[in-house]
Amino acid sequence: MNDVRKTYPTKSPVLVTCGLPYASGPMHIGHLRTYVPADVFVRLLRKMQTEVVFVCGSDTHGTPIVTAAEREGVTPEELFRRYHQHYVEIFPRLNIIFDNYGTTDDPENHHRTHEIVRALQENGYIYSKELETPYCDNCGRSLPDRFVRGECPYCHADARGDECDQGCGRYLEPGEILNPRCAICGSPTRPVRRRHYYFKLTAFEDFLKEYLESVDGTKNAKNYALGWIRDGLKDWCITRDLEWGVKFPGDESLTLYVWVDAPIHYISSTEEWAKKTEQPDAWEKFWRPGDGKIVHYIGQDIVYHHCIFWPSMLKGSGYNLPYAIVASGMVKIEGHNFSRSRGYVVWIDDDYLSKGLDPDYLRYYMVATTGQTRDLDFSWDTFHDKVNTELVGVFGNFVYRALHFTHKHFGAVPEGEISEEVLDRIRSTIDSIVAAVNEYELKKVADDIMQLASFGNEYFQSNTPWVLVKEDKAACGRVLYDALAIVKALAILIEPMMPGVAEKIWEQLGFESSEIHSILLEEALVPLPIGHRMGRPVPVIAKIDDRLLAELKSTIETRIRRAERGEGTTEEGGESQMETVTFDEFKRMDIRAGKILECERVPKTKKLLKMRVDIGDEERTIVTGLADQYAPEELEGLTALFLVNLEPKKLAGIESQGMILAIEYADQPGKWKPLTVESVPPGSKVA
Ligand code: B3M
Ligand code: ZN
Repeated sequence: MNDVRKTYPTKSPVLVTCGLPYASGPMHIGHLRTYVPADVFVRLLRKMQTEVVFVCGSDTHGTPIVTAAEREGVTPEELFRRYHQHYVEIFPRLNIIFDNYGTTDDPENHHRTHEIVRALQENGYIYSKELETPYCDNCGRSLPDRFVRGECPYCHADARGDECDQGCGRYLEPGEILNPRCAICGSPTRPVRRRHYYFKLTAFEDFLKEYLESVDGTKNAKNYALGWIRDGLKDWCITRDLEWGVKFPGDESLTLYVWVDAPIHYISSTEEWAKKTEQPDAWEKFWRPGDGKIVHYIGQDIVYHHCIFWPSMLKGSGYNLPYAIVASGMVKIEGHNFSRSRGYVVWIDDDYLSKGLDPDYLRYYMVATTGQTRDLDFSWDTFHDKVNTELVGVFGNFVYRALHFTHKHFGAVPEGEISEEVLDRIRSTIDSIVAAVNEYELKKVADDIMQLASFGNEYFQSNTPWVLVKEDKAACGRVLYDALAIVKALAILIEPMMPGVAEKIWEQLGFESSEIHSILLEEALVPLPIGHRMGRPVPVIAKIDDRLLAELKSTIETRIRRAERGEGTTEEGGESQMETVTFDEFKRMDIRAGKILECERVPKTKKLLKMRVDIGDEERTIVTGLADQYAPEELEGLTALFLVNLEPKKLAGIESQGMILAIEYADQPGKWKPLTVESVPPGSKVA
């Protein structure tokens, strides 16, 4: 690319932000498409000695929160507090570390939003106008944004009130949607007239054209936005009939549209950071016109809001403009569009972290699989492949081989001098990484690192240290000296992507593990001191085992099947309460009458009884936990119901080949009665 600017490293302070997650449901893999690259980018800049502040926060307003709260039967505040806490806890577990993570409901954000809206009013960019918005007589309320569905006036796809979410992706103004109906009850709506406030977006057309031509970041962002401007802009309605949110200053009966106060949190989150660090004015070096650089990491679906609304609001109220907008492609799941309601979703806590999987593997996968602006098709098979072949097979293999061999034969860094070949290779890797950062293309960073690890493997292989160690130990030491220089470089270079893995390597190199985070890229050119004692080498990356892979895949498959049968999750997350079984599932259970031929206590247990049961065509051994309530002789001779195709299970060393059905007394929990049947021959089936 010829028009890549060389911005980084820079002497200017850089503020990096991430699109704010709606605090209406748990984190899923789609979120990581933005947060992981942003965190990696921040760490890379810091390794280039650039001053960076990294902020984000929970989006707590708007109809996404209100509809989810209604569904869960809680207040919007209760809902957002719960999920905000979830985000506060889960980001660090993914090694994503913000300098501040607030919420759009923080007092700082209400204050900053009012200040900006007032400034826009004073500067003549806000006016009021009557318009017709949909009202549902059945629900008895106005229907802003996500409370209404209908037809997109541009592409005619099914759309929601403020966005053509299934079709062309355009932002829709209130009243614009065709054939509106209530998203809650499905009734057709009736238009009502109401005075709303508008932002004069059309006044910013020329400004936007010029600004977008020069903005840095990914091409998709500026190209989409320039296209929309060519199609023509409309003034933007910035108020809604909704209780929850930031009130419109001057008319408390109206609430600001969520997309007004949400991006303003980028500013107030910076203010919160400044207060915490006890330099309360420090936020101004980014947001007041000056040389501070603002870099927004966002998903491609919110380019309109960040490239059209946001710069105009900032311009109209006298703030600094974003330096770069980096828009990531979307995530698909196993080839399908991401959809919670159809089961195409991977939850970060339930499906990944709580399975004991290392967050760094997922970080690597998110960044290394595809370019920043392309869609990423997530599958557990490609994840498994990436970890097992690249991370374990190439990277982990080289690091372990070099460290293990050196440790075994030398115990410390042997005598040597870094060869030109190795030094050049490390230098060109660093140069290439810096170039990739300037293009916001972190996949290249991952590729560069893997190539250096491959080079390390080849270097090790072709110099045969295992032969030299027997014939010429000093020569062997020189080869290992080079190999260790590559290991050290790899630890430094992989840190932004895999901070935990980098810590482990650093420790095995004989350093304090946490130091690695502040080591600069250029340190990768400095080989290890001769005689430096190393730590004990152990493999730093483990293969994903096949059993776990099968389990991960079956979780998604089950979720998709359940969704197909209409038992899935709700669109905003959270499994539905209602658990149902299909008739086919019920039919798969072989429940039949069995005659208890013999029954005895299982020695050394309190509760277990062992029974010999005639189930018609065969006899089974079945163990049950009823000994505290029934003496063996009370059960002997009875005919009861048994589930006979239950997976066999060992209890106190005895394999139980089925289960007796029993009923628990509703008024005496813990008291059970076996389900007996009279005068039915063994083997008779329940259907
Ligand atoms: N809360 C989430 C989204 O639409 C939305 C982002 C706000 S960023 C200021 O992706
Ligand atoms: Zn459309």
